[in-house]
Amino acid sequence: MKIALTGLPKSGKTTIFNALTGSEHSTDKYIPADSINIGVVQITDPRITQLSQLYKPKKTIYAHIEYRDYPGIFSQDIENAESSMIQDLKSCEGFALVLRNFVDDELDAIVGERNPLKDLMRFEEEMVLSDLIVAENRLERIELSYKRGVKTPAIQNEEKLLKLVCEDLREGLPLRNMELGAEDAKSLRGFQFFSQKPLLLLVNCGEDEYNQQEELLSQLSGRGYLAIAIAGRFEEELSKLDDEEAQVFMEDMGIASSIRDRLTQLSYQLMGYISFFTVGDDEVRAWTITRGDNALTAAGKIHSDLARGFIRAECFSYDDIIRHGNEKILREKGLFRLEGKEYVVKDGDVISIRFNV
Ligand SMILES: Nc1nc2c(ncn2[C@@H]2O[C@H](COP(=O)(O)OP(=O)(O)OP(=O)(O)O)[C@@H](O)[C@H]2O)c(=O)[nH]1
Ligand SMILES: [Mg+2]
Repeated sequence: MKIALTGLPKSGKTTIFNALTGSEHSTDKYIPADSINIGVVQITDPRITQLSQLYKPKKTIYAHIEYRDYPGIFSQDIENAESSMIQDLKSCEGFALVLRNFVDDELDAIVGERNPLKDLMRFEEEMVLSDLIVAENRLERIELSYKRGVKTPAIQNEEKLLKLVCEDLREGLPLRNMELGAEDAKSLRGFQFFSQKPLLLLVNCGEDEYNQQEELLSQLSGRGYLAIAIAGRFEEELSKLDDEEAQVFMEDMGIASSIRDRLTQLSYQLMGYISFFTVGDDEVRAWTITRGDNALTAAGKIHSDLARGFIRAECFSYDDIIRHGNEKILREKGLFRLEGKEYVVKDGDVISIRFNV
């Protein structure tokens, strides 16, 4: 999973990135960032740790999230929609938008006073506008191909869909809120529209104001956003301490879990992802799929051969194997299931695919 840390210049993206990844990239007040920082965070799902203790495999493979920290957007230098930075940003599956809500007199002079709601609106407007340009360009090209006599049902469907898209965008509505059937959603995916990306808001606040963000957060969730407060600079400092030391400061602040764990959980929620597991002597491993995906899709995640030659999925739940300790007991108790292609995989399923190619 690739999540972009994006936002206006100096909102604290790199500070949060450093906290998340334990890196030390420059967070200079005066020098605008001009390159992307990339960090991979392993998701130490305790369920994988437990399964690994049970199966004692040669390899234990956790899932991971790749965070990409971008330079501030809407600064003139990267406004060009064709820029490689923008293309790179579009390749991310979800956006974590950092909204500055900390006080800093020097930054006020450079980027203006903090105003998270205004920054959010600005972001949404720019994303919607950029999408509208893409959609209108495509419609113009469709018009041209009609003139050249190319008018297939597929293009006509695309035209119909893009016209609906443009209607929403002209009203300033982000596409992520548009109700789309599975087919339509799929045909729009190729455009990588900005405003269709799942959006998570990270309100970056000062340490002293960390516990005063409820009103803003409830305003944001009232508007349908998934939003949390992060004391960015404080978290960056925490990431330099060992776990025990960090724990003391976290308790002081009323922070329940590490920034990594919080963002991992939110990223899964944002993307609608769940985990299933494969186990054995060789390898215990976590896999990520979308909630609602079936056993065939899960098989394809592991290897395309498994999907092609799918016979059935042998399946039991993480909770059951931990409770009973071995697969033999699960079989005896009828907790070891055989499922077909259409079985909807649940979070925490342990799956083995029977296949034949
Ligand atoms: N007080 C306070 N300062 C912060 C916080 N987060 C970031 N800063 C400061 O804000 C400045 C900019 O932080 P960065 O993390 O570099 O911001 P950025 O969004 O990555 O900046 P660009 O990539 O250049 O757009 C630095 O001086 C940080 O120390 C915070 O939570 N509280
Ligand atoms: Mg930065």
